[in-house]
Amino acid sequence: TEGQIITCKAAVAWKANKSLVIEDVQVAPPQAGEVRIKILFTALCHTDAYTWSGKDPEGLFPCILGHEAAGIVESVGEGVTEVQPGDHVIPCYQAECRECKFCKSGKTNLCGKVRSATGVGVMLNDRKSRFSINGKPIYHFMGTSTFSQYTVVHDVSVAKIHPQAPLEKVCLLGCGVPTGLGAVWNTAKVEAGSTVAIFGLGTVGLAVAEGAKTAGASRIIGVDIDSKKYDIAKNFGVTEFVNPKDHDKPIQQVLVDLTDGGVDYSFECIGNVSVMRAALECCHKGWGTSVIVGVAASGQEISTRPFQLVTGRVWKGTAFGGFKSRSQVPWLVEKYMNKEVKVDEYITHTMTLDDINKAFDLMHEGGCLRCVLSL
Ligand code: NAD
Ligand code: AHE
Ligand code: ZN
Repeated sequence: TEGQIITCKAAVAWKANKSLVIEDVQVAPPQAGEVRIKILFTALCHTDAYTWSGKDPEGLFPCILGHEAAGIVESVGEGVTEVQPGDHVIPCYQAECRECKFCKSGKTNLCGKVRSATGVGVMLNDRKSRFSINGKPIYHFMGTSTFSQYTVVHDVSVAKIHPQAPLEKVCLLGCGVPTGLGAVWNTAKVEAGSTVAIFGLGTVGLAVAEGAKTAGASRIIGVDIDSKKYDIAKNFGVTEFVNPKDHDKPIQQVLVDLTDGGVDYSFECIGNVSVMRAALECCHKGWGTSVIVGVAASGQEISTRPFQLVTGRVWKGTAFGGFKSRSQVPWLVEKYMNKEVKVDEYITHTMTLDDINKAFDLMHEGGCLRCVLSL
């Protein structure tokens, strides 16, 4: 297949909010600095649903969504040296070129090399898509487009992982689990003995709980409007549960009262700007730090009284948990293989690509953490 167009199945989002359609898609060969990957497993993340809904200012249609996956390199373009056909890989929406201003800063995991192309659904080389249906181009998404049996990504967006890692599990290390763990370990740098509040107990929030537990947090307070989440969350380290619906007081006040003045760290893992405010305001005066993880819709803005920051609270955000993707995803895979990081526990459902619309329905029903699709 090397050097040839591959026709394969992919779930195409033709329009915002309209059911995905399984189509025969043509996938062009990788150009210089590109890698074509046979995707074997992909999970669904809330961010796919967000872009599909039409609320993402960067959302373009028609496109192929998906960004939490694992597969095997099928072929590589000119000049690609770090991976070869047969390598087991995880596509990374946050690239790492190791050469740009961002990568060299030592201050961020964001990379500037391909972002201008991935934000508009094309490849950097010729600013065109490698996907088409009967000559009509279909946009890429987040530089990954994993809802396809084959995808083309930039070489700076490919993490080569241990060949024995179970791809049907470690696909989750492409987004949600590292985001939660890294929000705690890299962005907040939670210390032992800290009090932590987590707003939203989906996969990302539960991974925050897992990260906080391993960091030695003494109290891990889970906040969710779905009380069923508490039983699940206990297994990930949540020690107390608060349902905002059980209280008349604003949730920030409930937490401040519960923690003698506020928490040391809070994490917003929903994408709701009023919850982001509550998450900041439940932090302890003088030092409490709040990390925004959730992605909010186009047009939404955050607000609080500046006095909250003047009096020492800190507002931060995180993308992919601050992990440098190509360098650290392989390390996370090995931590999973050594049983130091959970992955299996987040997978509540498995299906095939044909059932992708059902998988999205499940995600909105709440009983689902991660659904892994086999392609
Ligand atoms: P999810 O839908 O599985 O989880 C969200 C949880 O929040 C659910 O348990 C829901 O019951 C709860 N919730 C909803 N409204 C609430 C409210 N008002 N108060 C309390 N709880 C509430 O989603 P997920 O896949 O875990 O993703 C969470 C968020 O993180 C999404 O916004 C996603 O786009 C974002 N995300 C960001 C990054 C990043 O790099 N920053 C990475 C992955 C995901
Ligand atoms: N296009 C959206 C932004 C979406 C966003 O913030 N994405 C996160 C990853 S979410 C993964 O589930 C991210 O990493 N952002 C940094 C980046 O470079 O995109 C919008 O609202 O414009
Ligand atoms: Zn995601």
